[in-house]
Amino acid sequence: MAAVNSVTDLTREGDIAVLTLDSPPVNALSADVRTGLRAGIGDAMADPAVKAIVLICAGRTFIAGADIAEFGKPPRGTPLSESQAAIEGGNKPVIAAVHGTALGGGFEVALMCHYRVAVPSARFGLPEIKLGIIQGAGGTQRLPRLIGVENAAEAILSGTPFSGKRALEWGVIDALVEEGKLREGALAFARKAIDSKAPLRKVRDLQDKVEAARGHPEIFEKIRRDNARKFRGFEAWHGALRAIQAAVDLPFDEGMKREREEFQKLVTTDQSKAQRYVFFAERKVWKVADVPDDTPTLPIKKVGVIGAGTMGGGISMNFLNAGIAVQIVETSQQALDRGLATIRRNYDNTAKKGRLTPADVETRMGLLSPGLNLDAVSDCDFVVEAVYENMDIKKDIFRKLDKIAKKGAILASNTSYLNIDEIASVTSRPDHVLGTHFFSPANVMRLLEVVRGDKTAKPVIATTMQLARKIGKIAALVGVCHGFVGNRMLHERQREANKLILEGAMPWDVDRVIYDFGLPMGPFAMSDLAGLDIGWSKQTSKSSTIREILCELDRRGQKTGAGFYDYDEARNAKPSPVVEKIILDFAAKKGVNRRAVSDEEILERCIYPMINEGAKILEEGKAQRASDIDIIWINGYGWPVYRGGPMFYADLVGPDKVLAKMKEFEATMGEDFKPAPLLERLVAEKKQFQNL
Ligand code: 3H9
Repeated sequence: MAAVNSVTDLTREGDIAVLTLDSPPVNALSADVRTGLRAGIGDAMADPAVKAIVLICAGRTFIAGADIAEFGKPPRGTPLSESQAAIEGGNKPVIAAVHGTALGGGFEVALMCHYRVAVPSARFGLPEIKLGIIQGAGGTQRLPRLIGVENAAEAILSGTPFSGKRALEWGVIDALVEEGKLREGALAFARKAIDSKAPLRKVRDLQDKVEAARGHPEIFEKIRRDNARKFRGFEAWHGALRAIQAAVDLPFDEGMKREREEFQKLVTTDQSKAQRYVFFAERKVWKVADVPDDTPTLPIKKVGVIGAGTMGGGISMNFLNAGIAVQIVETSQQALDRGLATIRRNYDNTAKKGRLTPADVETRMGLLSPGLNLDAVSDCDFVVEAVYENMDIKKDIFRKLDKIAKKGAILASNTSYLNIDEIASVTSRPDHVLGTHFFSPANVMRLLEVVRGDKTAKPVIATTMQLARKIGKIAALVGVCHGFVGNRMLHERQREANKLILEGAMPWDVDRVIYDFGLPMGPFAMSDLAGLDIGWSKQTSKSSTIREILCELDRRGQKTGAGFYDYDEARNAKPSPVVEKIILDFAAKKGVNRRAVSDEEILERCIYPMINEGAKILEEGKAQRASDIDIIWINGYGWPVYRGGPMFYADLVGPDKVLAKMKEFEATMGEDFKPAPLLERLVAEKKQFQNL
């Protein structure tokens, strides 16, 4: 092999040059890769003995895109545009040979080539939108020319990769070659290209697909309408559509300029910074500082789930979906039947939507064994207790499970608040006990808080994180504290929201501000959805909070047609004059002088105390890193990914501003706003949460 540079090799097979990029882990287009690519193409084009060039990658994948870590830093190395000019301006066919994932800039490099071949398992995609940017190397100009505006817009706006087979159907690639024989297949294709002497095919010159859309702005209007809800609050998709429209309306080079402008604008936005941060945060979250990757894990073949209620059922479905057998246990036949019927109904509904075949449904149901006796979990490797939140009941179950479960089995409690150490203390195996806090609906929500007890063993943590990945969750390791990370912070927001509606705002004001900030719903709409009567009882109710008063009036949320809002039959919420009066009367009774509360105050009062609590959580070591807290809020509570999570948001606002506001609030409203020492320290040291 002749090395072009440290990550690029150029070899020759007869009259065909093979340019190999080898930059683990994913051949991202770092400065070295771009420089090597440019030099390699140049050398091969200049070599008179070479008649065609195959571009191929070593390792697990074709180029997976730009090097995301380079964004926002001063440019280094050779710009990709030089390779583009060298390929498209050259007089020898260049064939991209694709395996793994050709993503973003990687796919764009393949599109610069004259031909593309791939193995069937290869996948193609333009995921830039997920990073808050658009393509920067011609993706928005070339893909519509190959597959038409609608298909290209779908690929670009979804960011979801498509298969090699789909790529062939769409004409994105020219041939599929045998799995495992990419190099041979690409060489054979190159041979044919040489022999045919056909004129070189440049995607930039294709016209018919974009011409078809010219003069039809309604195509874009429809795409905008269809996607408006999905992209509420996001910026990049507008840029993507403008760039695709340029592919239709402008000559290629001008379209490229337009794409570049949109890219440059977006790459510096806070949204893109946030989304790039989240990309790395999603990967870091799996790493546990003192549990190295090579920690032994325990094989999990069968899972026991105690409780077939909403949580137990949803939790079971996760495992069934991943092909893991589940033993579900209830205390009465009726509850068991109800639980199983719900699981089946959920699967049948998915099948009706065409996302599962009837056979898939049967396979999943076939993996589920119902039982009425705890003894049934004796052969399970992992048992999740999912009964309701009551320490005595949980302890009782764990005492029994400890005797029943086989040696080495992991015992997990699905709790949102309770102390895992206390639960573990009633067993003879506290090292094999931990918390798994699933979010409702457990078969849908991606987040899993894995709660590490004082004594939880490292292999138990490693096994649980691995299992979480297997069932498609994103798991964050948290420590034992009331409400763990997510709910502990949520509590701060809820407290302030409740105070704000006494001081002068209405529930719909608070909800509107939180919704406009980007969350799917505000605290009061969320309470109505969950039910206001969680933890409430008629006997003990003393009309001491608005919530209690509402429950006493049987306004228990959406399920009773009324809560903080009034609901019509279709469950559309309307501000309620009844609630308004209740609030005003209650405030008067409490002697509160209501005042005008600004949207800005609502936002700061709801969010800054959460950030402050996040700082305390970090200080206490209950979360490993600020970015884990952000992952929890994005995946468990719908925090808008384009704001990066509460801790990243604090960095954007400036920790000093958050601290100053907390101090101001503390001076007038007291203890609830006492700044966390870590926040003070961060500001004193001019640091940010993300570089703690
Ligand atoms: C773009 O291309 C814009 C252009 O239009 C601009 C013009 C050129 N950069 O995910 P994994 C790291 S935007 C830097 O665990 P998998 C990753 O952090 C880009 N680093 O593996 C991890 O590091 P660590 C468009 C990257 O097998 C390691 O590689 N492209 C990049 O589960 C392994 O990653 C994308 O958005 C990168 N581009 O999945 C593709 N990619 O080990 C993003 C990965 O230290 N990448 N790393 O934690 C992916 O979707 C997945 O990584 C991939 C592999 C499917 C490729």
